[in-house]
Amino acid sequence: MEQPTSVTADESALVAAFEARIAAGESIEPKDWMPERYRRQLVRMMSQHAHSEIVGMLPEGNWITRAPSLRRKMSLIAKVQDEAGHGLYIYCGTETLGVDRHELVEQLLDGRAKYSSIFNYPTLSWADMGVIGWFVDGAAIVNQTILAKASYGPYARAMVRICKEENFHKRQGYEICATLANGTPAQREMLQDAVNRFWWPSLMMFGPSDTDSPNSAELLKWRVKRKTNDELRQRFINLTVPQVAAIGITLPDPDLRFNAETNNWDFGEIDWTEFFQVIGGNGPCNRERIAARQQAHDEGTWVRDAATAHAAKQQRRSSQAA
Ligand code: FAQ
Repeated sequence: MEQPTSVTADESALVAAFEARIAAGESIEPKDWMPERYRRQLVRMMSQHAHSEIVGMLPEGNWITRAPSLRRKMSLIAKVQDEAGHGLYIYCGTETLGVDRHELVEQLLDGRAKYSSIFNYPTLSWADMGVIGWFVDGAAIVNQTILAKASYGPYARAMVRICKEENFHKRQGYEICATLANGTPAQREMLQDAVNRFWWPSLMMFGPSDTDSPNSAELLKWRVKRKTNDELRQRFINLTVPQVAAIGITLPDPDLRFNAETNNWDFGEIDWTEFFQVIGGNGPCNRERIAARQQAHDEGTWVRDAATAHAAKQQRRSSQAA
């Protein structure tokens, strides 16, 4: 029987080799040895990301039937469909870590897994479609462009592809906003209202501040994350402020001002109490979102059953033929 001490020594040699690979910028692939903690952190983060893409279809799906023109409807349908694709793609990536998708979906439905806080806010007007594309996909791009360099190969590669589509989403969102900004006073007002409602929740997408982010240190050490929550949030603000000015609207932050010393836009205090309420399940739409996913899951039971029966039949036939 192996001695516990030699197991520990073996394990630490494996960890050292793993960390050396990461330090050398190598990509970790599914069959490579990895510390259990690295695997679990990835399953947590990637599955929550996949859930966000799927739940994220709901606020925009709400406006497909009310898009103001055929062209707008087509691009909104395409965007929502893309989000479904991203979710499925990231679930596949998560499965390379040895978990089952059904287990992940169960975790979402019974509240054990999180999804992005932003999707717990309601979409009250057509302008929200523009602002979601611009701010929410814009924030996702800032976060995911860096994740495209994550140490886990399947996740990094998924991000490369997803970011390309998010760029289209962001452009369609900004175009809606620019059109409304050049429209009637009522359209400008609708846009300003959407910006006012979505600005702060969009900043919360980057997660708690660095001093309050329990997972960051480990994820940064293993190069899953390459920038901190606050660094990415600041980058998003710096990129977005000039875009806001370009279409002549304002952001709901009286403390926003350019800091020539740091080259950053300083901003006001984020309402972290609201953030923790939302991620704790008490945001404006948390219950509605999970109820919608539960209903979709229940209504999809027959599809999953049919696919399982079909796969079993195929397997039976091929083993009979063999
Ligand atoms: N919402 O220690 P940290 C999209 C949780 S995709 C909810 O800082 P970490 C595309 C966090 O999970 C948007 N929960 O955590 C689209 C942790 O809880 P746990 C999704 C949040 O992992 C557009 C706890 O707080 N993107 O929008 C949030 O180091 C339009 C402590 O936090 C991703 O998922 C939050 N905002 O950093 C789709 C990107 N922030 O698990 C449709 C990948 C934090 O310990 C329409 N993920 N929490 O119970 C990440 O980059 C990271 O996981 C962070 C959080 C930055 C989200």
